This record gives sequence, C-alpha cells and structure tokens, in this order.
Amino acid sequence: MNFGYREVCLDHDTGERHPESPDRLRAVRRALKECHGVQYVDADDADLDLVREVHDADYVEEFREYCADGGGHWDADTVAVEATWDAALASAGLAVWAAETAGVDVRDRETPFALGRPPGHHAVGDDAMGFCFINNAGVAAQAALNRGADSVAIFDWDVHHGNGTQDIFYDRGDVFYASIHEDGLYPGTGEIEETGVGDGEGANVNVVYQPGADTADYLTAIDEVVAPEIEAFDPDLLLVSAGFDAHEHDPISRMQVSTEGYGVMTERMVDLAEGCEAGLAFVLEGGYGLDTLSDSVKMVHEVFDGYQ
Ligand code: OKP
Ligand code: ZN
Repeated sequence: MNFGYREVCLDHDTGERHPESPDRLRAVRRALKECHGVQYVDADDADLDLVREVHDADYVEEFREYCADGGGHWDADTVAVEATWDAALASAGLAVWAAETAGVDVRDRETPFALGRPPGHHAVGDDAMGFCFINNAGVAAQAALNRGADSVAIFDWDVHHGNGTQDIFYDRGDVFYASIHEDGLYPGTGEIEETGVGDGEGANVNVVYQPGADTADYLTAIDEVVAPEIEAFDPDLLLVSAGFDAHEHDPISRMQVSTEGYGVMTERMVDLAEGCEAGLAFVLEGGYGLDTLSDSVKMVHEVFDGYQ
C-alpha cells in the first residue's frame, strides 16, 4: 500500500499513559519494515478553507489559538500541545491525500492508507472530543466532492461510534456514513434509529453490537447491512475510517475481532468498492494495543500486496 505519513504527527504529545500516543505510529512503522511493498508518501497540510467546509470557522480559530497558547486539556482526555495544530492539519492532509489518490482500480498495490494522528471521527462541526480535533475522514470526503465526486461513503469500523462524522453529514445526501460499534462505549451515540434528516435521510446507518461481538458478527453486519446500503447509495469513493480497537486484544474495548478478521473485512471493502466502481482509501482512527494495531495494519496491507 501507499502509506501517507508525516513526522509532525508524532509531535502531538498526549502525555504519559494516554492511549492515543505517538508510539502507535512508531509501532506501525516498525511492523511495516518487515513487509514487502510498503511505500511512504508525504502530503500537504489540509487547506484551511477546506477544513472550514466541515468545521465552523469559530471552532477552527478557537482550536488554533488554544494550541498557540500552549494547549491543555480540552476535555478530560482530549489533550493538545502547541504542536497539535500542525499535527492535526497534517493528519487531515494525509486523509485528503488518501481520498484524492484513491483509484477506481481497487485491486491495486498502491491503495492509499493515511497513517495520521490525532484521529478524527469524534470531532463534530463545532467541537473537539474523544482525542479528535479535525474530522480527517470528513475533510477528505469534502475534498473528494470538491474535486468532482458526486458522493462519498464512509464506513467506520473503529469500535467507537464516529459521532463527529455522523454529525457533520447528518443532513446531507452526498456523504453516506455507516458505523459498527460496541454498545455502552464512549461517546454513547449511534443508535440504529439515527438514520439522517432532510437530504441526509437514509444516508446514516448504525450497527450496534454488545461486547463480545467477533469477526463473524462484523462480517454479518457488513454483508447484511453495510454493504447492501452502500451499494444502493452507489458512491464514487469509499473511505474506511479504520480504527483497530475492536481487536480481541485491544486494551479499551471488549470486542473480539481477530487480526485475520481485519484482512477479511478489508477484502470485503475491496469487493464493495469494486462493485460500486468507487475508489477506496483507508484513514486511521483508533487502536490502542501497539501490537494489535500494528499487526492489524499489516494485515490490511497484505491484502493489497497480493495485487498487481
Ligand atoms: C477514540 B477513538 C471516558 C473515556 C473516554 C475516549 C475514547 C476515545 C476513542 N471515561 N474515552 O474512537 O478510538
Ligand atoms: Zn475508537
């Protein structure tokens, strides 16, 4: 795969014992050293006007000033330092790069995966939360639309509900959002009744599983709900909000997805994108066991390494 990566993403220092640490990216890169066919790609910062298409200008300015003033605890566990602004714009820029380089030939060794942090899917239009400041996948979806895509689907397999992505596109018909998440976890949103409003009615799908759901359950949700819905929506681009915290050994969830399971789910994404003649790109979200995260990213990579 082509992995979008920038060193500045390591400068977002969340402090001791914070699960969303720079070591996550270091661990992934260390694991990918053992793999064939890994390419690293640089990307520009996300354009601020583009960021302001998915976030309120007042919030973006508030976040910029917060970092410029040295940062702090935005909320109980959403931490910023001065460099967080640069890291967040870089992370969003990597997601934009992924969206813009996704080709419609999805069985492609050069499929893009944005390896940025901070993650994005909890960031709502006017607020940071849940380790997230800028909604990377949301900004990437908007970039694709601005470049001529008619519609984008975002499938979020992170164990948490991506309330931010849902919030941003809830009343829009041009971006479809689907999430599979664990019941009872942060942030507590993502009921199956939340299906969108106005132009967005029907373009939001939540699958909620009890703790203990495994790879087979995830595949059932994909095959019976997520894939048919996305096929009916028929996007030009499929973005995967790829968190790996539903892994059976992730420290902060109780789901039971195996490392191999992420490979099978990736194959489902290839089939789905191919069926829609859509581009395919991956954007990192969570995943907090250093080994489980890096093994899972490796598993995604290996699917594409098998292609021409
Ligand atoms: C980010 B991502 C509250 C715990 C809150 C926040 C988790 C954010 C996860 N007591 N934990 O979706 O992986
Ligand atoms: Zn998560």
